[in-house]
Amino acid sequence: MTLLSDSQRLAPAELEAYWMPFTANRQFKSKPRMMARAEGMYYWTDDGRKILDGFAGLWCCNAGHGRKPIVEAIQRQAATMDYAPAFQMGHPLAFELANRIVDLAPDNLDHVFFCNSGSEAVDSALKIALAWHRARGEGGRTRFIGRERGYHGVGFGGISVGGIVANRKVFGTMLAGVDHLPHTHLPDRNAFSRGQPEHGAHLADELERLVALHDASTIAAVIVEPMAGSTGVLIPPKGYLQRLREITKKHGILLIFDEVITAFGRLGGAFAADVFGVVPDMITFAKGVTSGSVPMGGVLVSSDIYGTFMSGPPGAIELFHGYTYSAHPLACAAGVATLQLYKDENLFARAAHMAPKFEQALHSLKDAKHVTDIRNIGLVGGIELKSREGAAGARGFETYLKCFERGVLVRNTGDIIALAPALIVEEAQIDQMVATLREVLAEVA
Ligand code: PXG
Ligand code: PLP
Repeated sequence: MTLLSDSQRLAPAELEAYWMPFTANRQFKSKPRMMARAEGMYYWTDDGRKILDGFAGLWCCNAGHGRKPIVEAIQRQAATMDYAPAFQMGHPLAFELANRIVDLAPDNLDHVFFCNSGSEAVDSALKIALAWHRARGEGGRTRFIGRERGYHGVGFGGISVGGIVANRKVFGTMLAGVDHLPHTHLPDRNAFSRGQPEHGAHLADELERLVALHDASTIAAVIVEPMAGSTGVLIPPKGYLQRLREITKKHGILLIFDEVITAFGRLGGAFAADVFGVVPDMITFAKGVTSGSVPMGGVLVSSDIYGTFMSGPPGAIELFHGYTYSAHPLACAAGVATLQLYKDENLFARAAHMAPKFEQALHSLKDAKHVTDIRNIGLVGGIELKSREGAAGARGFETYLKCFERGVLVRNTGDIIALAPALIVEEAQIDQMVATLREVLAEVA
């Protein structure tokens, strides 16, 4: 079999068939950026350039790229059993992985529903919330509360509770009955905070206002990212998540943490729930569970929620929901090997240990050109740039491009540069990321 990619570079016509996601297709295809290989902290492009990965792929390759135990587990599983039916049938690795995730998770979260992405995890969690209330005789609880600037993937559920205008505005009315909390980004008061910012816990009290408006009896769940990643690294103000927990509990509303980015070490603990000391009723996860090697996502639920579903006739299917590829054998093999690797190399503690060095390095950019704010927690950093007059996002994108040209992969969301290196990152590599950013920021108009 010959492949298009056997030739050195793809011809322009060969780039047409693939409609790329969240990408400026025509711009990309006029000047492609093509990755060919990855190992550890690095990518290599198709023209042989070595790129330091400052973003763990897309917030997902937390153990670094091409890690041998994960690769071998996937290879072994592919040769042993490619697929097993997900409905009314099981395979041992699915149970193994669920047990390992539960062992890592906060105490009362002890059941896992598997799917294949963060978007599916969010849809699953929202559906579980509705079905749970209904099973308890509170079927009137159908509303969801999300948050401005939240990202919960791209399913209709996720964009409905999400708060990114561009991801919503052309897609009609979405789910009915969704409302939003205000976002917590207060640059005037919190700029250049290290770790959790001081100001903004009061924004959680807006939930009381929404409860007063809609009445608690109509609200199923509140969903938030404990740390909002996609919209530019918005770190929860001190006390904010605690307030959300108190208010949701008081009103019988489920609290869902969307930990697609924050789970599996990103903040220096297994889950953000541990790092912030706030335990929700459900956690959605994806990305880091397989270190990005095979698609997988899931929802962790409390025993209270699971137990409610398990109370009907024993022969009845308890939840009419699932995916062909729920707990796919390759993903489970990758997941088990990934969690073992995190443990063997103590990578969550390593992230926590590196966090102060990462913080110090990032904040050294305070006096760099265009920089209006720097924020960080664990191994996540956000550098906010002043937008160019009449061209919001252009400066961020040019910074991203120039960093890539100089061999460092970062991510821009509008004019915010995000960094999220794999948990194996070395100090010298952090220094290289920051030095490259400093050079590039000096050059970008
Ligand atoms: N929830 C959260 C909190 C996420 O960050 C999703 C759900 C959706 O996951 P899937 O697997 O369906 O993509 C995400 C994904 C970025 C970026 O650059 C962020 C995500 C994905 C791609 C890019 O910030 N987050
Ligand atoms: N569409 C059709 C026609 C299907 O048959 C199926 C699954 O059997 C799906 C969508 C859902 O696919 P998945 O289970 O991979 O989400």
